[in-house]
Amino acid sequence: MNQLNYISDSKIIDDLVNKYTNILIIQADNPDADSLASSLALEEIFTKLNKSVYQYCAVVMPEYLHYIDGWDRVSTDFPSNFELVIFVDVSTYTLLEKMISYQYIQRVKVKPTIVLDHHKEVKNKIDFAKVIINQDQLSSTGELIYRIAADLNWPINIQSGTAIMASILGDTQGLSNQLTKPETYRLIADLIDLGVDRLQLDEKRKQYSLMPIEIFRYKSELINRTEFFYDNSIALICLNQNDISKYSSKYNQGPLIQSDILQVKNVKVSIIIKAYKDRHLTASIRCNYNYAIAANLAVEFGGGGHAYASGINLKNINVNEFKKNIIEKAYQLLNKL
Ligand SMILES: [Mn+2]
Repeated sequence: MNQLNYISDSKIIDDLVNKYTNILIIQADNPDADSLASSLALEEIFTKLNKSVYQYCAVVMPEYLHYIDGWDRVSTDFPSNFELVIFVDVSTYTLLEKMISYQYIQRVKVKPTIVLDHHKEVKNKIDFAKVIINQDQLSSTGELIYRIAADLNWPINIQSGTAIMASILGDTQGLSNQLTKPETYRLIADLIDLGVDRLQLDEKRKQYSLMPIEIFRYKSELINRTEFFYDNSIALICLNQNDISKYSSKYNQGPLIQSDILQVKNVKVSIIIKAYKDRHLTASIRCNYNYAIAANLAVEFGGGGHAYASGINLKNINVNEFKKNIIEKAYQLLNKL
């Protein structure tokens, strides 16, 4: 792997972690396996370094993440005492709207802050941090933490190693997507050598992602509602407030349907729009191999992410207009490939 440019930053991180005892770790408003497990890996590492760690996320950890031990130590209450802040798996204000609306961001801004992330295309960057590491060549923030820990001789044990593996398996969908590099496999092998049990982790994850029958039936409804455009190259589902209220907390529609959509002949891009009743909307974009337009498409609408997986979060938007625009833009980007 190329010499990574975070090496110089890790010295600053070392100094900050040595200097302060009370560390606050923050995840974005859309926690996933990588953000949660990154937070927990740092908690374990720092606890062994005699630090006191507080983990915050503005939203409650969704149930499908409960297979990761320690999820219940992440709080939705913002702490009053902290000296150093670390953001994991996020480097944009766009995904921190809740804590911004609660004014907590003002209390973070006056503290030394570190950003650890791996998202390539980012708008609205968190700009006040002392250190911002955004390494898009790494599979996950968990992998970034492992590499920094190796640089700084932070202790990695089975607990933090398991969390790091959960991060990597989460973002690479079990080492199957394009974020997986040769170094990722080597790191997984190192973690297995350390004693981390991959099979057990996978089994636990499967148990927690079992779907109720109601969701299984709902999946067929979503299949029927999927629209196809431009010779079926672009597939789209638009979810309304009723879908969101009734089902989103029980099972996230993206993982429920998006990989199936990408299995349809000729589909290159799949888009799932969630349109809330207050004109707020989010869109999740996934692409098939060789059609890596996800990051560029998201950036067109103020979002960000990876080449094959990205997201958009917009306020005050007419969903029909947005739908038309994103289909057109996706078509243009596909034509440019
Ligand atoms: Mn990630």
